[in-house]
Amino acid sequence: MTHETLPLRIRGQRFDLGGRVWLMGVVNVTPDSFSDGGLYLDPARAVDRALEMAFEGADILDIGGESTRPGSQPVPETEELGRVLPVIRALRKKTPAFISVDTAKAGVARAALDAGADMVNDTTAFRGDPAMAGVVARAGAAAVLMHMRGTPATMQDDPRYDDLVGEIRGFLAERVAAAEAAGVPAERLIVDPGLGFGKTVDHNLELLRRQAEFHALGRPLLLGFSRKAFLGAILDRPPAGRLEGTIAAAVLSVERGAHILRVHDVGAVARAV
Ligand code: HH2
Repeated sequence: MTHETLPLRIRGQRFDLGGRVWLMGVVNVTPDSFSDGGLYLDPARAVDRALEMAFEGADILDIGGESTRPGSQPVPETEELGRVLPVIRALRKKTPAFISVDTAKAGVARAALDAGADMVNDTTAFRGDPAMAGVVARAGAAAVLMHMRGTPATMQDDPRYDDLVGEIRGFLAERVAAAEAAGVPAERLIVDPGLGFGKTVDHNLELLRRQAEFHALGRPLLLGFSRKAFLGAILDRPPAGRLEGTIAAAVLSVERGAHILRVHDVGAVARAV
C-alpha cells in the first residue's frame, strides 16, 4: 500500500496531496445526468447546491454541462456554455473552493477558465478536442486526465481488456506525457482510471481493489465511483439509493491512498472518511 504525498499546483499555489483526502463535489447542470439530471439545470439551484457542497467539505466543485452517461449524446457548445458559465461566474464570487469544469470541449474550457475556474476535468484526457491541451497550458490551469474506452455512446458495448490495470495505467502515462509535451507541467495533472467508462462490473471492482497500482504514475489519483451503475448492480438500487456503496468505495479508496474522490453526497462521504 502506498500513501504517497504528491505535489499538485493549482493556479500558482502548491499543495501536497496525500494527507487528508480531497473531495470533489459533482454539480451536473444538465437535464439528463444519470443520478441528478434535471435537479440543477436552473443556475440558481446549481449554485446553491455547489455552495452547500463547499460547506459540507468539498475542496473542489466540478461543474458539468454535458452528461457522459452510457448512451448519452453530445451537447452543442453554445448550449453547454449557457449551462455552466452562469454557475461558474456566480460561484467564483461566492466561494474560495476550487472550481473545475467537466468538459471535453476546448471552447467551453477556455470560457470557464476565463470566468474563474481553476481546473479542467476532461473525460477524454485531451483526446476529444485537439485544442484542449493548449487552452489548459496557456491558462496555467490544472487538469484531470481520465481513461475511457470508446465514447459514451459506445463504451459499454462489451468492453474487454487483456491486462486491465496495465492497459489503463499505460494509457494514463501516455496522456500525462502528451499533456507535458503540449506545455502542461506534470505538477498540474491528476489521473483517473475512469470507473464506469467502458468497464464491466467486474472491471470496476478490480480497479477499486487494485487502485494502489496507479500510484506508480506519480500523480494524484482521482476516483469517480459515486452512485455508479456497478454499485447499483450490487445493491439493486437506483442512483439516489446507492449511498452505502458510495461510502464503502470511498472508505476503501482512502485506505488505499487515493488523493481525490469525486462524489455527489459530499456531506455523507466527508463524515465517513
Ligand atoms: N464520472 C462522470 C462524469 N465525469 N469525471 C471524472 N474525472 N471521473 C469520473 O469518474 C466521472 C467524471 C459521470 O458521473 P456524473 O457526472 O454524475 O454523471 P453524468 O455523466 O451522467 O452527468
